[in-house]
Amino acid sequence: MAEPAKPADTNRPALALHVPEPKYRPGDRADFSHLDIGQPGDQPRPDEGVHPSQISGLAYGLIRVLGDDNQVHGPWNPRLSPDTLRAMLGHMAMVRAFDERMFRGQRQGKTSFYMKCTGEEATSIAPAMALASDDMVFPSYRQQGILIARGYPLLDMINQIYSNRADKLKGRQLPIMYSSRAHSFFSISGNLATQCPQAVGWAMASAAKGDSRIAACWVGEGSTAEGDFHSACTFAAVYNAPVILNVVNNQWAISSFSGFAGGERTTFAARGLGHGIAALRVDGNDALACYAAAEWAANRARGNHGPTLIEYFTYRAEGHSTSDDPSGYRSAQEREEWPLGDPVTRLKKHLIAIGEWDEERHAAMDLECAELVKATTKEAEKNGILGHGLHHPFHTMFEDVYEELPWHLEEQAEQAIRERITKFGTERPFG
Ligand SMILES: Cc1ncc(C[n+]2csc(CCOP(=O)(O)OP(=O)(O)O)c2C)c(N)n1
Ligand SMILES: [Mg+2]
Repeated sequence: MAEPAKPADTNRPALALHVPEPKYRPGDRADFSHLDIGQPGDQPRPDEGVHPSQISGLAYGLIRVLGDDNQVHGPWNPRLSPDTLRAMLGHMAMVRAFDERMFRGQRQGKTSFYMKCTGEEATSIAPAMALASDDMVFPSYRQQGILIARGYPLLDMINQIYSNRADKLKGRQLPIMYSSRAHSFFSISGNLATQCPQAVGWAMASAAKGDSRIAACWVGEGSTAEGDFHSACTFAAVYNAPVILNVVNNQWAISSFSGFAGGERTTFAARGLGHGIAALRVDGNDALACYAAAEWAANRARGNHGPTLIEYFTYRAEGHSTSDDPSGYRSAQEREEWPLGDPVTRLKKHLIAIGEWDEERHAAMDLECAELVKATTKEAEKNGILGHGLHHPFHTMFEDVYEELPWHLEEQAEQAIRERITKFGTERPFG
């Protein structure tokens, strides 16, 4: 006879759930002194072929290069030339100028939507510069820095944001969800984390074909709670895919703080360790550390040593998007108190400290960026803005899926156009 089941103990303590709560809410004094950010130069830089289990410490520490003294420190210094550093600073300044103008454009009703990446510029620009220009990137919506670094025309970006008649994506994507095959920039998807398995799959295909190009995706820390992120890690680890999984931990997922994605329990980099993926945790406001980590991961992938998960520890300085108002859920003081500073200021101060830059040149560069964005905006406006009706012809929404439009879609298109004419007196009622 089987043993009887254990009798119920009626004297057990009640179970309790933990519901995460951010440390600071509107009006609170923010204090980040509890964060262990280590010292610049204090993390070792192992060989790129190292086994992930040998470097688990790098998933919990913070790789930093730029110190408060504005000098470089330690083995992760990527030893970039002053010209490369100035180019990096220039891309970051351009992204900031672009974000400012597009944000204002949304407020002026020229587009329906925009997303800034203020404070996170280094997390896309530095890795983009560390990768080869034909490595395939699978970004999320906050990596406009990659396109700027790869020389994608600003005019094309603005046309897309305005969904106008020159929009290369024909108004089919939400503003800012760019796509450019020529720049190896995969179409952005609003369905969070889908880019992760896509990047891993692309990397696997590249390896299966004996190609030499690697893939990289970017995903927000909040989005790592999606199953897709974990499936991507499994496939990447199992097949040793030549891929870099970049997790941008900007502390917030709209109004949810990182604790809701598991950030109170462990680091996001540590997610890699459980899968047997090499993991690095990096000061995301230190452009040199971001570059060095991405370069290490790219070398690792290219040498067939496998995937790398990089957590960029940073802070979303502005609202989630033009539809968001962060003053309703977080302390406005967080931005000033953020212990890792501003990525643009830090790189600028470093260049000045080594005698390769000065305040006058910096002010002139900022002005030049602002003027160029302004002039390009005017150029793009000739192709139409939101509500001007200068968009792609209505019929194009039925095109580009089938080589030849099937009869039933042609019928639907004709019917839709007839209905618009009946309703508005014209196929193009708004212009
Ligand atoms: C599958 C899915 N769930 C929810 C959303 C709605 N949504 C859009 S952005 C966002 C927050 C994402 O935060 P995070 O991943 O941290 O990226 P961040 O915006 O901070 O860059 C959410 C929940 C979505 N687009 N797709
Ligand atoms: Mg986030």
